[in-house]
Amino acid sequence: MARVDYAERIPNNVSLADNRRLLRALEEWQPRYLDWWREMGPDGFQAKDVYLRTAISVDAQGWAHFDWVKMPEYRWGIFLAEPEASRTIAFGEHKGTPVWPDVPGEHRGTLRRLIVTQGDTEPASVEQQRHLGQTTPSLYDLRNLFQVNVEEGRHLWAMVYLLHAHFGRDGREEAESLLQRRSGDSDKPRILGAFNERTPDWLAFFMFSFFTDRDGKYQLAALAESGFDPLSRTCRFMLTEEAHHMFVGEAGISRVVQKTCELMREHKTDDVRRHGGIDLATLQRYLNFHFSVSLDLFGSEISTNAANFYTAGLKGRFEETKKTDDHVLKDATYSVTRPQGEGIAVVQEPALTALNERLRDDYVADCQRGVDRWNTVIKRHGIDAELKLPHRGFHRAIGNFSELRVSPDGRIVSQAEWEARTREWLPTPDDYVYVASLMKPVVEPGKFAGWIAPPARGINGQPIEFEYVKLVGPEGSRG
Ligand code: BYC
Repeated sequence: MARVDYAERIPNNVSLADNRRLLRALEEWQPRYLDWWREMGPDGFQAKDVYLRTAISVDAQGWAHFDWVKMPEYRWGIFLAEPEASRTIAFGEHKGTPVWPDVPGEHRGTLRRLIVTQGDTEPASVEQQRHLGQTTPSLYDLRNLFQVNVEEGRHLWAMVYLLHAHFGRDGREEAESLLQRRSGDSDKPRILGAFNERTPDWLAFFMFSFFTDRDGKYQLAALAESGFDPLSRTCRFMLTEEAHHMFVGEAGISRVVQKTCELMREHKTDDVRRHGGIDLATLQRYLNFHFSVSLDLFGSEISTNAANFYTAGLKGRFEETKKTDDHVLKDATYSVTRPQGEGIAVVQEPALTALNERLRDDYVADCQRGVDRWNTVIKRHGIDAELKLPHRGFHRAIGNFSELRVSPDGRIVSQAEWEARTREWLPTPDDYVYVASLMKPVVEPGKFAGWIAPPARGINGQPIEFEYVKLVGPEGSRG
C-alpha cells in the first residue's frame, strides 16, 4: 500500500485503477489542471530541468526521490498516509466511535466547505508567487521556489481527489471552481484574505513561507484529526511536504538577517541600504504585515463554526490525541484576548467557541520560536537589536480587533496616531520600491544576491554550487 503506483497516468496509492469512474473523472480534470499550471504557474522556466523531489511512497523514511524534472511533467499524484488500524474519533460528540471511511450525510456541506477552503489556498499561493522566478537571488532559491510551487499543486490534487471521490457532482463542480478563481482578482478572488495579497518580492516570499505556510501546518494538523478518515490521511501526508515550505521561509529570513548583520558590522551602521542590504527596520515591517494577515486566517476568536466543526468530529485541535482533557470541552473555558473598555484584557470564554483562538495560540508560540532563532543570529553578531512579533490585535481584519487600531506593542491607538505611525509599522511604498530594486536575478551556480547569505548546505547532500536549475536549454537559450 505504501508504494506509489507510477505506471498510472495519475500516480497514486489509493488503487485508482480499481475505480474506473473516479479515474476517468480525475483524468478529465488533469488537462484542465495543466492548463491552469501553464497559465498561472511559474512564469517562464517551464521547459527547464529542475532538481525536484517527488513523493514515491508515504513512508516517513525515504518517501522522496530527487531528480531532474520539467515542471509540467512533475508527477502530481494522490497520496494518503497509511490508514491507522481501528482508529476512532478522538473528540466531540462521536468520540470513541470508529472513524468514517466516507462522508456522513449530515456533515456533507460543512466538510465540503472545509475541503474547498483548504484546497483554494494551494493554487492561490502558486499564483501569488508566479513572477518570483524572474528575480531569484540564486539557483538554489529558484529550485526551492519551484519545489514549493509543485507541492502546492500536489496539495490541490489532494483536495480535488477528496472532492471527486466523496462529494459527487457538487465535488466535481467545486474542483472546477478551484481552477477558476484567481488570487487578487476582484471578480473571482480566492476565498481567504491572505491569499489575495501580493507576494511582490523574495522577502515577501520568505515571510509568506514562514508565516502563512505555518498557518497551513496548523490547519492541516487540525484537519488531520478529522473523523472523516480520508481527509485525515490526506492531511497527514501533506504535513510531511509542508515542513520543507516552512524551512524555506525560516532559513530564507535567517539568511537575510545574517547578511544584514554582516553588513551592519562591516560598515558600522544600521543603515545597510547604502550597502545593498535590507535593514532590520524593514524586515520588522514585513514581519508585522505577514504575521498579522496570517493571524486572520484562523478566523474569529469566538466562532460557532469552530465549535460546530469540533463537536461534529470534523476538525480537532492541534495534537488532539496528546491532550489529557475530556475532548468534548462542553464545560471547559479558555483564555481569550479581547478589547475591554479602553484597553485589552484576557478573559475566560467557553472553550468550544474559542477553538480558533486556541489554534492561533499554538501557531503564535511556534512563530515565536522561529523569531527567537533569527534573534540568535543577530546576537551572534554582537548587535543589540531584536525582531518581535507584533501584538495579536495589530492590523487585523478578522475578529475582535478588526474594528480597532492596535499598535505593535498592544495599545489601542487613535486613527490619527495610526495614520501618523503606520509607516513605522507596516511596509511603506518606499520599502517596496527599495526591496524591488534589490531583486536582480542571480543565476550563476553558487552565487547569491548581495542581500542574502548563502545557505548552510545544499539540497539532498548536493553542494551549494550545484546547478539546481538548468537554465541553458539544448538550444542554448536562457530564462
Ligand atoms: N478571510 O467563525 P469564523 C494553507 C470567514 S493555509 C476570509 O470567524 P471559522 C497554505 C469564514 O469562512 C490553511 N474569510 O471562522 C498556506 C466564515 O464564513 P461563512 C488553509 C474568512 O469558520 C500557504 C466567516 O468568516 N486551511 O494551507 O471558524 C500556502 C466567519 O468565520 C477568514 C484552512 O483554512 C479570512 N481570513 O474559521 C499554501 C482550513 N476567516 O462560513 C497553503 C479550512 C474567516 O460564515 N478552513 N472567514 O460564510 C477552516 O478551518 C475555516 O474555514 C477557517 C475560518 C479557519 C478559515
